[in-house]
Amino acid sequence: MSKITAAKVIVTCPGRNFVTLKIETADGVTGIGDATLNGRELSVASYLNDHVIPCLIGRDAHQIEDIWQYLYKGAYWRRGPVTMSAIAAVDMALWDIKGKVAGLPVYQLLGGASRTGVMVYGHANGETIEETLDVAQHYKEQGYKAIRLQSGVPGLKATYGVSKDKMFYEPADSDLPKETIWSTHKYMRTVPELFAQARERLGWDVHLLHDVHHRLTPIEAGRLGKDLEPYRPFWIEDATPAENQARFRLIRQHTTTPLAVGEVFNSIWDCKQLIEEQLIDYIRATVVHAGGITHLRRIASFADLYGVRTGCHGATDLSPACMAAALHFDLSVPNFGVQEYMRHTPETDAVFPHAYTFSDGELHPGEAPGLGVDIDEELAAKYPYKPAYLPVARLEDGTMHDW
Ligand code: GCO
Ligand code: MG
Repeated sequence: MSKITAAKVIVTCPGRNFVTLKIETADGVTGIGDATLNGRELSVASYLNDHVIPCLIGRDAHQIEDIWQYLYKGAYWRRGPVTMSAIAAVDMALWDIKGKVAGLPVYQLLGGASRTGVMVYGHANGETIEETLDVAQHYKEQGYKAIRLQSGVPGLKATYGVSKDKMFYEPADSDLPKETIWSTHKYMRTVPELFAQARERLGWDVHLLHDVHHRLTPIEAGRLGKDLEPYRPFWIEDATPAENQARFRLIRQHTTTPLAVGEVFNSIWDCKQLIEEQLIDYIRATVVHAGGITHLRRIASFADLYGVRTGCHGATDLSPACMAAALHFDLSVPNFGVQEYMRHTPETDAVFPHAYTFSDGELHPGEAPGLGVDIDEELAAKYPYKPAYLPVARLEDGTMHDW
């Protein structure tokens, strides 16, 4: 028995907002978990403070599965990003504690390493194709084996995935949602050209990825996938919104380009049909938004039955605590595909000292007991919360569209 005696929520903004849960046991062992939900940070903080922490005190920190079930089933109101991010934070913190008590890195508790390192993909973006490929070249020189390509669309003022700061892309850049304009027609011609030029310039030894960010209808996505086939993309991501999972049937009928989806999913139920019908190739659910390591393992085991591999979301709005948890999961899971890796700023890295390291296009979680990540609370206190929202998208005639 390792009794939970205290838990607190730390909100900090070292360049962007992060919500962290810190749990402490009677033996003085502490564990941390990420609870960041971009643009809705304080809702998760409140859910944790008001509804979860009071239920945790006195429980045995070692009963990770039972606590997960208690928080999930016990709320009566199941699922949803706020609830599942809060449960995820508890779950991560408890795995961290278990690892520290055992004196082992979490990946060892999950069955040990299934590979030597975790292949990651970096983000190359630019206003023009040339600029994007300059950045991609830079990633290649740094050893990246997989690179995501996003380029500006001629005729559109701003495009998803294209930022001023090339190494630290941050879409939540406004205290109220910024309005952007979208045109599928203009976009559809740009991406095949981007990939054609990318293969000429970068060659065939590097994996190339692209994020559609929920903008297309299924038949448009089928067309894009088909147009990209000659350039063998590793995947196209979030080709169409996925509330209706059957939408992916139509895309599948028209293209062999691999499909990835799921960064906004928060439970196994969001991807059940997509996986069962083998409508996707990669599931992008992530530790923080899909109920923690415990639930993500369940999703991955289910996906493995159908040949679907993992490709966890790893944008900057997932804190280093989530990145560490993802890496322990990635290193151990049999059906690993790839891990997204957007570097955090030096300010964020200083608030969250961590054991994970990058070399040769791969990340490794390190050998520190637990998750191998901490929060410097004194430093965190110097960066108070700042409201920040993701943009919204409208069509050229003003119609609201998916961002
Ligand atoms: C990705 C994502 C991000 C999201 C962001 C939202 O593939 O990395 O699409 O860029 O937009 O994480 O909070
Ligand atoms: Mg994405």
